[in-house]
Amino acid sequence: MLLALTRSVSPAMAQCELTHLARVPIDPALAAGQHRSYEAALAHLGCMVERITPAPELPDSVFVEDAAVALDEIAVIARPGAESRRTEVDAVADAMRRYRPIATITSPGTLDGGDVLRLGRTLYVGQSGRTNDEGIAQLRRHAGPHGYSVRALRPTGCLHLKTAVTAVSDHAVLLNPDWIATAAFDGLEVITVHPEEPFAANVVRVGDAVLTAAAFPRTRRIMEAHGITVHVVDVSELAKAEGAVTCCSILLEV
Ligand code: CIR
Repeated sequence: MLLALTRSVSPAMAQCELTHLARVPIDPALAAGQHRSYEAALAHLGCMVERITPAPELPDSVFVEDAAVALDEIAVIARPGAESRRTEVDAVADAMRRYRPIATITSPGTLDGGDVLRLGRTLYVGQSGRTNDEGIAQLRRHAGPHGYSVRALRPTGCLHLKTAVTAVSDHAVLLNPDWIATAAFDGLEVITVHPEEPFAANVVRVGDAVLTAAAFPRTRRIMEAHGITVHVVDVSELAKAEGAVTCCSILLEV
């Protein structure tokens, strides 16, 4: 059974961290409605959705992906690069502990889960503004003994590695070549986002299907032309907080 851990939208979401986007008004109620549709889409795709204890005082807490990396054998609790997000991990660790032994990224390491892309036994990790080399070294020490190889990559012009690239199958990635070098994925099929949809590379893979944001119809058609089954959810209000579809869940087999 695939479990999707989620966390509700904070009423303080408008005070979120922003790096590459200009601040615009955010309606937390609208964001919360979109988030419920996102959870419903995951449930429709076969996930069991479990909500982590809410943190209304933490503006970015809905973006639960950044707080932990779920592997088959362990969960690695992150240490978010943004100071305002550090305490998000406590409740996530409590939830994870029920399903996996816990390992932890500690100071001076920083690591956001949004920088970790898993493909088989390879963990591609973004050297981003949020994840530093010490955080990557700690992840390697935790995951290496379980048979994972860790490959550091440098995305440019976007927040996290998974803003630039995600997996659409065991053998294929969807990426924006302006933000991550295609050569890093040698041996895999590389599908490129539509040039007018730079943020479209972030999709959630659930089994043989992917979940994408409604804002990217052209990239959706590109994926469908590659035989991928695509489900769509409107996350436009969450996107104003620089969040995308992967950010709002942690998926793990239980
Ligand atoms: C932040 O800047 O941390 C949040 N406003 C957005 C985090 C999005 N998370 C993700 O892409 N994994």
